[in-house]
Amino acid sequence: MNAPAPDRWDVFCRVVDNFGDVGVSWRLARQLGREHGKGVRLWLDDLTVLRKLRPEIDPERETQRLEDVEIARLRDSFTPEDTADVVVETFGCDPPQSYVLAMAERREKPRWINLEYLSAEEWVEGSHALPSPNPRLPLTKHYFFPGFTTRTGGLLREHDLMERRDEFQRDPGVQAAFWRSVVGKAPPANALKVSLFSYSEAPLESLAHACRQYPGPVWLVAAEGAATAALRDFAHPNHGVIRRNEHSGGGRRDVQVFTIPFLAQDRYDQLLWACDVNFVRGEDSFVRAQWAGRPFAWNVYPTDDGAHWVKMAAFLSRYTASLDRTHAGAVAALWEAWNRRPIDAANGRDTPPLAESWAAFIARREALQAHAGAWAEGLRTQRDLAAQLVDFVENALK
Ligand code: TRH
Repeated sequence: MNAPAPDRWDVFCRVVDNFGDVGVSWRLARQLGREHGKGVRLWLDDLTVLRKLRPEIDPERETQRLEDVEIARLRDSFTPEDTADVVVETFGCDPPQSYVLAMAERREKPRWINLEYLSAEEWVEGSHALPSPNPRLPLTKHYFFPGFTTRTGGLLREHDLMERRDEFQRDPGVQAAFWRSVVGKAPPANALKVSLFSYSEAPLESLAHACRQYPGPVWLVAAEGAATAALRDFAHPNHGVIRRNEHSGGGRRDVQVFTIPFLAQDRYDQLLWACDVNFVRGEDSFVRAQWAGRPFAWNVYPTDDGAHWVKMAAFLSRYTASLDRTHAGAVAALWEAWNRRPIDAANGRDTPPLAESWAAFIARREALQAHAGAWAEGLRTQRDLAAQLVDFVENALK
């Protein structure tokens, strides 16, 4: 007997800014194909962003296949035959109007999901899986919220992620080879390795200075972009810092800054696994840092209404709930200092200086390391987002 044809899923993504929209959509699309046998098309308005994450992508092509996913440039015109059985729009990006009209024309209407942004706030549980009937068409969209509790849609996690992470973290030879391929050499055994991926207003230079107080060598490994510019001065030889295999003329050599090119997405995971502390941002790297099981600091996507402080507080209260109070305070203080922007100072928001909070954080590294590992173990008891989404579509929305 022939296996039944896989049902067809269309995932829509429009780039609002940066990499997270595509990062999440690609990750989900790949997992739906690979792990759930779905026939997935990823509709993207800007293929150049996916090419950063997956260099195999040719942004000039209208359609192409990568792993188990068909990737197509978003277009305007669609017929009912073009539509899939399940439609996932990411972050409320709205499929094109003609696609929506074509969905409404089908006898059996596609199941339609809006995959929302991640937040640890409590209201998410009440909004997850809610229907939103279309006011004009016979279609209903359902909200699907990622999250940290069993009453949310969970987090993206490939089925073998933790095993791959553990193998990598157990094997010093593999890690040394990774470092050689990224910065040209392996770190000294006692080096503190820190990855940096942040928005432009994060106090990168203050962090680099604060690292000079660390009693051993420090490697700051910065993703190209915001960090490249911010650390340019710090990397100058007069600061006694070595940058990407350049040697300083004098001064202390115990903080080295490496500005590295943007890594392919799966290699970026390895960077997070290889570092002792990770500075991450947005949504997807924030989740990956948690799976890495290492202490981390989150640069929350900033908005001028200050909503990011609420998001940060909501996550911190979950993340630090089981931590000793002084350790929890150290995490919160570092994150506050890391997220503080000039506009916060103007608004009278008081934050401890970064140098102090970094010193307090790093002095607790062992405890924070144990906690990060336990947090990841706790999260993995939840079903992953792709599995929950398939279950929801196939069982709740039949
Ligand atoms: O890039 P981000 O800031 O993305 C987003 C968008 O700004 C979005 O509009 C916003 O709503 C959302 O954040 C909250 O941060 P994020 O989400 O961490 O995405 C970065 C992606 O880039 C992630 O998939 C990891 C990947 N990445 C690499 O593949 N290689 C790299 O070297 C680095 C630094 C990141």
